Amino acid sequence: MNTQKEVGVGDFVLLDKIDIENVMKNLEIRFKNGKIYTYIGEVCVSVNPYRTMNIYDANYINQYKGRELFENPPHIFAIADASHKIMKQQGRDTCIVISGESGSGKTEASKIIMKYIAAVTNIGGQKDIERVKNVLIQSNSILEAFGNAKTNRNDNSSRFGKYMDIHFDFKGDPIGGHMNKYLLEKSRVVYQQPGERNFHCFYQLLTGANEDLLKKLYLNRNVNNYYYIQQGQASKVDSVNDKTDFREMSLSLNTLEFSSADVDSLWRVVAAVLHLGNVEFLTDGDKLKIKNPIVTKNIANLLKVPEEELTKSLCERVIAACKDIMRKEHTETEAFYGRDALAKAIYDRLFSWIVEKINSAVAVDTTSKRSYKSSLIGVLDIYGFEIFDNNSFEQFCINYCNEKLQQLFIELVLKQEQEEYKREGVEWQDIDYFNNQIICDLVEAPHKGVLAILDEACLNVGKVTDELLLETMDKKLKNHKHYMSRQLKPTDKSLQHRVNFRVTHYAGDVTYNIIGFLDKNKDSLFQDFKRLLYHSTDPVVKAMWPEGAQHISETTKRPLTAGTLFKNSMSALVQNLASKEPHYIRCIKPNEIKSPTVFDEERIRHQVNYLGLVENVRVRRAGFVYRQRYDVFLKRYKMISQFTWPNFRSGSDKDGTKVIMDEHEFNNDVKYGHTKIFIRSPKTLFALESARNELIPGIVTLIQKVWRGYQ
Ligand code: AOV
Ligand code: MG
Repeated sequence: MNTQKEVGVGDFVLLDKIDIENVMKNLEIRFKNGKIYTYIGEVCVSVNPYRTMNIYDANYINQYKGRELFENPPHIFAIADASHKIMKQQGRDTCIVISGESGSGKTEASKIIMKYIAAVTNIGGQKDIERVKNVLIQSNSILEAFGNAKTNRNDNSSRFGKYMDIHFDFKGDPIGGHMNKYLLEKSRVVYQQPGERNFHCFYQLLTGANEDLLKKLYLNRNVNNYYYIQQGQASKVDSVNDKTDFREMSLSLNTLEFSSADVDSLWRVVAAVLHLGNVEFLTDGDKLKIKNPIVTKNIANLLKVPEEELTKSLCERVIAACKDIMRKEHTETEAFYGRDALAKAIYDRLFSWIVEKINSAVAVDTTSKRSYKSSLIGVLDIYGFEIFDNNSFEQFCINYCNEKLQQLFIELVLKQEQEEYKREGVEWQDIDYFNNQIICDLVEAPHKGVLAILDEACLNVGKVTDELLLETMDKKLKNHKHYMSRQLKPTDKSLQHRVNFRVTHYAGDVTYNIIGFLDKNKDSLFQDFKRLLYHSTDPVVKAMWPEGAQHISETTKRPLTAGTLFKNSMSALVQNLASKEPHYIRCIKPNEIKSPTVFDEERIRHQVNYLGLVENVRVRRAGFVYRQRYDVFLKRYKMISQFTWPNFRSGSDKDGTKVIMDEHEFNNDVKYGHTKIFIRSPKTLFALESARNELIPGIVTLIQKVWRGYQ
């Protein structure tokens, strides 16, 4: 049997001493031994292995299926199983919240969970359930093609947030699902930082499509011919095979019942975006013109709109003022701006359309008997905390989203755990942790948070610039502990500095560039484009632009800003998660170079700190490694006392539990809460298990399993 020194402990609560040094040492030993999962009670810490692990095959699935957490070595399967079990046995909705910074392994974890759930359900092989499982799994390749991209943090970085509900019938088989997506980083459609790519689908199309399709789309295979996808100069990614991904995604589109007309429209829209990036303008005399009208002709064909109308809407806009309708020609700058805004909007609508198609393919049939008494598991996989060389509105939203999830973790794991002890009447010494509510407030507080200040600035159309906005923010927030105004450093006169502000996030300092905040928050598009696309003869394109039906003279209510919409969606998400029985996967990125062997001590220590893992272990342990409801406890251990076997009849479950612990002289190690027993040391748990085990000869020795479970 391996010793603790060699393989570490499978649950951090079993460490002799709980401090950052020991937590780090344990993580390192385990990482180097290829053990990427470690528990903190029921929280699973996962370190990205950056290599293919042989721990997800059918043998492993069988090993974990229907088992208790402590019976097997730590594994994400065990968490998925626990979530499924609670949902099935107690009919309660559960959720699995996966968090961690960009590249730490969240998306992979969510896929492993989905696969596990698919593998352990529908034993009877019923057709309709099989279909739901296929749709759930295959939707990933489509979503990743259109919603993921190579960033400087991760070759397959999620550029949207995803929350997937999987509905189960009372037998625990999946009967459908629903997905919510959060803010797609659409600015990537028109711009990428050096070393980054646009969304995968563009490269997949150019590499994977056959000649026929390319010809129909007026495309060739050379990425460098398309301005929108070559700015990062990183079109080839070692870890990504665009060609096979294209094939897989195309098959998935079939499974998901995208009709051939749908697929046809889809690629025409994608191609139109590529061509839009090549549209250029010139001023001829004082008239603005398209420099390369052949490109706009192709785009018009692809989007099925009249070419003249497309050209017009790219070069001028219609203004309605006091019932007069006028046309105003764009300046060159405005025209390029409009072109990019159009490309972003088209792509964003396309992505929403894809998500809706997926949702309708997996929608629960509420008329079916199966949906009676159904419950669900929600799986959350969002974009992780990220810091780039240049951070904009999108990073601000992404990092705010991570703050909200950290807040939820604090609320549910650190706070409620402590409250449980109090509720149970168990003596308790409070454990300190950093509460990031203060940073959430900095972003979201009404009137004085960044988003509120931003919205206010957006109301003053035309008058406020990004720089003026920053001045207001500096004035209003300069005393906030987590906000750093550029004015705090008057010596630094560099231009860059004048457009920056810094937020001290729970996971690190991020310097944001204010340029573009107003525009991205307003998120408006010239009306002309909306009307143009609404009048497309392609039903898919038309359906994406319902508001284009409006006549120019109709005034519309000001739509909510992107920031406010995002804030509202985050608050709904958190509320939703909090209403379910949560399970947590905390992902850690071992190094910045995607190496399977490098344990970057400093980077990991930083993550362990901000994730609050040591505090989590302390709260979890604070003496108690194990807690259980009296009835469950008694059921498991009643055979080890003559007074409780076969049944305890002389008192409550709590009395019965006490009888057992008395007889085995464990009382010093135990606290009795109102409804649960709390056991301090793992030794007691082992002893209980081994006593039980002695009475069950002939079966695989449980003590060995328990021991293995803690490795
Ligand atoms: P993320 O979802 O947390 O980042 P991913 O799940 O995309 O991170 O993981 C990044 C990369 O790490 C993957 O593409 C794999 O190469 C590798 N990886 C992660 N987990 C595993 C695993 N269990 N086994 C093998 N390789 C793994 V972001 O989406 O950027 O926040 O926005
Ligand atoms: Mg991801």
